[in-house]
Amino acid sequence: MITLYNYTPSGNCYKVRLLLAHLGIPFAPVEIDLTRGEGRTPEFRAKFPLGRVPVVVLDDGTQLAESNAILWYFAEGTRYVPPDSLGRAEVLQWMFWEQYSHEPFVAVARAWLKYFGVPAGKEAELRERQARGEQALDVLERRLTDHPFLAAEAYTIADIALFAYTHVAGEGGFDLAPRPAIRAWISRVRDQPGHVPIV
Ligand SMILES: N[C@@H](CCC(=O)N[C@@H](CS)C(=O)NCC(=O)O)C(=O)O
Repeated sequence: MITLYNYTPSGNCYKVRLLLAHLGIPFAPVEIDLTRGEGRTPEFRAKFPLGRVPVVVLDDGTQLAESNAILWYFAEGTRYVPPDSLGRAEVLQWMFWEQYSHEPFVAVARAWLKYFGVPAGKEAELRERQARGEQALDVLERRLTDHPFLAAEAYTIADIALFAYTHVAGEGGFDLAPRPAIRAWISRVRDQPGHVPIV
């Protein structure tokens, strides 16, 4: 059975748990409590050179890190990745965008406000990240106004990647109330067979 090194409140780890639930793939979770620094110990860093969770360890011992790479690995050949090259490229577009233009702002604001505290002297940085997060949510709202899902008009791992932190954006100080298209999409994602909540 595969092992998932996991921190349960992490949206990046939740992406993997959600896809594995859709696919009915069992896994053995190993909880790494990041609030206790368990992801920064020399042992953890020696074992996992990329230094972050999620990490999946396959049956043959191979490690795979980076949430969206893990999604791609398990989803290829399933209904969660489109069969055509344009659809696949659209999925990748939204997954790359998530990592560069959404997660660093929405997820970090949430992590600081809800789990770790705002680091000393970083109050202005928090406001800047929240402003950039608002811009990202506006992009999502526009896209979802006339598309049911982010890519290829179907529920894919692009939706899983973006759902993970968007549906808990309120914990980072973001307001989804004036964003009806995002709220309707959140409901559609929750209606997918095999959906599991973040905790
Ligand atoms: N790009 C990575 C980001 C992973 C990441 O930032 N993981 C966080 C938890 S959400 C982590 O392990 N942080 C540990 C630390 O910074 O010490 C991914 O998508 O998997």
